[in-house]
Amino acid sequence: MEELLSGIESPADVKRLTIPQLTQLAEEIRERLILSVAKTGGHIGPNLGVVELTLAMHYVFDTPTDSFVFDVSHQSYVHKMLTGRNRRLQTIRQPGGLNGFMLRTESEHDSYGAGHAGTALSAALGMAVARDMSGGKEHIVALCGDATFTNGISFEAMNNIAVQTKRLIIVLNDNAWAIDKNVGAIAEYFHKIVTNPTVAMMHDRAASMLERFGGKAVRYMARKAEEAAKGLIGPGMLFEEFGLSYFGPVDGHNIPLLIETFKFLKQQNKPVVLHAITQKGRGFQPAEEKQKKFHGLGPYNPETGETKPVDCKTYSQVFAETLIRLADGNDKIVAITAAMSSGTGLDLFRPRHPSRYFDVGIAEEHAVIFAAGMATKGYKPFRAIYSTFLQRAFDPIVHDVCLQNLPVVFCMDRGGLSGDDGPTHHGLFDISYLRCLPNIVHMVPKDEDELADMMYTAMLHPGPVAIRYPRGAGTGVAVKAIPRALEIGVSELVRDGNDVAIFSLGAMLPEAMRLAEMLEREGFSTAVINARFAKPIDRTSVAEFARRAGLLITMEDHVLAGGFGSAVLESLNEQELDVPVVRIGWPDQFIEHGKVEALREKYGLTAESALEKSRPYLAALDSRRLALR
Ligand SMILES: Cc1ncc(C[n+]2csc(CCOP(=O)(O)OP(=O)(O)O)c2C)c(N)n1
Repeated sequence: MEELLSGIESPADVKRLTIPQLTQLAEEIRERLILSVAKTGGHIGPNLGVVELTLAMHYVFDTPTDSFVFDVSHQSYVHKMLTGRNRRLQTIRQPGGLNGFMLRTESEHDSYGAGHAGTALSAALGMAVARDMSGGKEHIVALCGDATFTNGISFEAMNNIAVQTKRLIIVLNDNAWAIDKNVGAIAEYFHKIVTNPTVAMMHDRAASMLERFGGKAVRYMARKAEEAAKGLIGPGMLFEEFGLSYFGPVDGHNIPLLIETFKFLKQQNKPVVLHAITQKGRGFQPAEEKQKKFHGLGPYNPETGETKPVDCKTYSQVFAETLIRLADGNDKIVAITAAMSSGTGLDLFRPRHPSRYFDVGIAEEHAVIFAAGMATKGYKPFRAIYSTFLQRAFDPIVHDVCLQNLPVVFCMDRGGLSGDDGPTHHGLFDISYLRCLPNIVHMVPKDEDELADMMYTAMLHPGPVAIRYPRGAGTGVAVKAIPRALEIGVSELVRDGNDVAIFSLGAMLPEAMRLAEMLEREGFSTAVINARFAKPIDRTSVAEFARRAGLLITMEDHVLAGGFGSAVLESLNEQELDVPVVRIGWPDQFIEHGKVEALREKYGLTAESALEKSRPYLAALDSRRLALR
């Protein structure tokens, strides 16, 4: 059999294939995905689940004239392969290579970029309305996972779709999983539809009728399915109540059925939802068996699915183990996640304290307000979340938590550059957007042991607290048996010195120490301060070193705009102190994906670069010292 995939340069090449060839192509795509992602890491499970769906979409629709909007867009690898990027698949998430999500700047076929969940329906509706206003004829297709519907925004969009457009196609790619098992009433609702015996029976009949009667059968079955679904769920039929016509469920791996169904849906003069049942990880046994692990991961063995063990504990693990210990001794502690149980480490907490563990679905705003509600009743919610996803809950943090001064603890994993996931996932803004809020305390540990101390401190603190820590492995230090409370707003002097003072925040400390040694070698007595607090910052220490040293250097894994260095500048200004400050952090631009070390080098977050930036001030310091002699 002739190999097909290498001949696919654009969707036009897909349209030329016969059904048996499309089936063959699906298998070739799977094989290539499994082998390629084994080397790069990435979202293998979700992509293996949408191979046939994506093929059928490209067979029936015409991107870039038609627009595909993928929710999260972590499942867009197959789309990338079919739109001229197959040869570059092995560069995905690699420096200078393809992004792991859809990116408008990467291809004209990527009509909408994403990385955060729940945006597809609103964006697709925006496109549909704009198309209607300008008299366009193109199709807008939104591909959503079942977990898309745990997002509040998806329902905000649904509330508007039917009143604003007559032409929008929504594909519900239902595999019953978010990263972990999908949760809540919506997940149960989908499950009820899928497991209903009438629907299952129709499902089987659809396939066999399709073989006999072709496209007509689809129309017949679609109508029947619609009626059955209406009868089955009753007048409350979710999508219909929102004015969307529901079709399905259909087998999301049956290419001819999907093609015929899309051809039919394309002609509808009403917004439609196609419910497609898919299997996450399909065709790769380890991923079929362990959906959670193979949602997204680093490199793995393509034969066995095995991954390399991490050398030392991750910050997420230390967070979870500490929370378990704290909760063992404090029955008011509860843990809340928004669909990120394994990512944050809370899957370790869950079996130990099941009644105090809450996964609320991809519902960041709800999670924060829910935590605020619990805090009013004397509970101590620890809200585990990635820094980047907390952005979505900004108003609840302001209005519900900080304004009411409620003791909610935000434990922000992936605080700092996240690396190969890229700009949608870098956690580079939380200091800026939290530091401006009254009442909140913002801490950043230098290592895992200090993370435990900060969590203990947060437990005791009567107001809102945020703690950020980096992605991945910690420094390897032992976490002491009993954590200790830190004094709020007090830094730690790691090494003393008189000429230069480096204020280091969090995991920048090793780099700060390296810089100090470089400065010492050049004859500058250098102090290093582990700042610990981004808010309130240690004013006393800032003042002391402003008086003593001739140069302050701040180092943070965060944007410079409004970050820790800015807080130091503000403090100097408030205390009417005048000393040069060199600030090291990320510039005012979105940082691309890549390896953390390489990006730090490129953007000057290294000791070498800090030394270069300090040169003019060091020269002045030298002449000042000469003058004093
Ligand atoms: C706002 C936000 N919160 C959390 C995440 C992390 N996340 C990425 S994919 C995903 C689950 C998506 O599930 P689903 O939409 O059903 O797609 P599937 O992976 O099952 O195909 C989650 C929670 C995110 N991307 N955005």
